[in-house]
Amino acid sequence: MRIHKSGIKLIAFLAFLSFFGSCKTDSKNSLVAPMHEYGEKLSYQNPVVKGFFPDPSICRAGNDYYLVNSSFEFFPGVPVLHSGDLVNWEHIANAITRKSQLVLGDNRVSEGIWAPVIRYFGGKFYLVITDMFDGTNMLLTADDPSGPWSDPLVIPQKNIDPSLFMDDDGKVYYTGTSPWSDNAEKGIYQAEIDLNTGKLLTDYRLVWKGCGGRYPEGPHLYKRNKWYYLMISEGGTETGHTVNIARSRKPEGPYEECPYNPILTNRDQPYENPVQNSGHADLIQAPDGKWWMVHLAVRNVNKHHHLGRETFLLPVDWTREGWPVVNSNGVSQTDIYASAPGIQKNDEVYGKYNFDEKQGPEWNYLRNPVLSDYNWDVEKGFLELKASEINLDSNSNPSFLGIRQKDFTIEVESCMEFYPREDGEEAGIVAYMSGQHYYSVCLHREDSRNFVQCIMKLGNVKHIAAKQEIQDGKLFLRINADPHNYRFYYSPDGKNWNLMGENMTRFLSSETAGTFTGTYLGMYATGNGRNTQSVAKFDYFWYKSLSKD
Ligand code: 6LW
Repeated sequence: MRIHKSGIKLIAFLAFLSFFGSCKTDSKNSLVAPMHEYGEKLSYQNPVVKGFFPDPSICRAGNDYYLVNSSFEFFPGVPVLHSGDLVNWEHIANAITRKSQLVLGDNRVSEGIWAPVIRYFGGKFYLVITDMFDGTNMLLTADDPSGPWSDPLVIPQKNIDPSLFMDDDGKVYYTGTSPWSDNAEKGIYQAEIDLNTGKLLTDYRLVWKGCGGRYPEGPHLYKRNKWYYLMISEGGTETGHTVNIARSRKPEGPYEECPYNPILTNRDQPYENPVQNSGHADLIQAPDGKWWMVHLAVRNVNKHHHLGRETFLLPVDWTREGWPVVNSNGVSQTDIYASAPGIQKNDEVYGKYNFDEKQGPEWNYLRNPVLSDYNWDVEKGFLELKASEINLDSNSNPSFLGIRQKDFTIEVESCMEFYPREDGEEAGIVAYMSGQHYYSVCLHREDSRNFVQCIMKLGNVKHIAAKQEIQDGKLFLRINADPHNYRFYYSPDGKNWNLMGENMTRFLSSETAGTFTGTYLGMYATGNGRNTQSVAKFDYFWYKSLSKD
């Protein structure tokens, strides 16, 4: 839904600001030098990366852009995406691919990796990440962003949201949030860092307290026209989320606040605008000189979002006095009317997995997987999952493999063969937000008989919505969703489908589940407390987006 008229001109926006004076505007700044042209024609749509891709960070190497996102308890961690034009992105790799890089252990839901930052300095790629388990920050490097990424160097400073900036004189600044201790003053801190060792070369000192919102975080430092800009988020990652900016002639400050802060927020947008929670942003300049912002936002369905925080792209102009103006009015939206940096393709995002090709980077396990429990057999075209003792409810590493749900209206289908031996053994497909919030349709053994079941896990309630005894053989399973509901089906022959249950998407939302992550669609197998030798064999997993929402 379009909330505000397309192509509101920069000048109109700044005139509006001056008139109402709600942001401390300055009449000199109403003169602007826009590089982006805003018209009536829809040029691309957000999110440019759909599904659970929060806290975007971007860098450019020549004409190639690279993007990374938080991955929390999912493994491999830190998705790396590539684009040649900012609007079409391909998930090319993950930076954390080995347990030697990071032990995710029994990290709780939404712990693990927070807010990675990618930078390209002098032919090399740098990544800083936080392990939220204990606030440890790490530095990784790669010659090629598709990997391999190095083992991490530990940065001896605990905080979240570290970022890197290299100045023209080669000095590198590490900027982050308050030190990880109870009595540290809240704000944005900074130190010089040695990229070869990860050691800080100066004290980690407070440089800006922000504009007074809660949680000043997600800082990035940039340089433009001899100004150092410090851009941060405030207000928390929910509806109060904002992006604010300040500038100084020196990296260490003192910082002067932008008179137009917040430069981005959807906090005053009516709920009819599905795009909410805009914040946590990074800036990039294209080779043609134009600036762009990537940021996170959600697409709400009745005030809830279940696809995770997604990556949006917005045009950025600068006033003559050197302040950024985002998307002409500081508000994010799905439909963008500024001339696009490329033609957005509308391809199906995921497709038919027959397991006869190599496992792609889009597949995620939970925490550090027991890889011997998985067999992705390209020769035979099967995925086999061993039913280990750990089940989906635990904060550990069940046999689970899934992909992000990227669209609201989807269907996934699989065909499984599973011959359990003991009571409690179970395997099937699942819409998974967390161990407390998932819906599955599965084969479950009980009283030495096999049943197909639809399980709804809602907090401490584990509800069996339907249960039907079945015979040995192939079992076809399907999940179908629209923005409001999931539906679960089984079929003995892949032709005649039986509805087993239906429930709302909102019970898998971050608002309900209390997560920073998004819904996955996947396959799983478990002995529910018993370590079994039973293996569930999946013949295919088909993901279909039924409409481009
Ligand atoms: C991240 C913080 C945030 O570290 O959410 O939206 C946190 N912003 O900056 C986790 O994703």
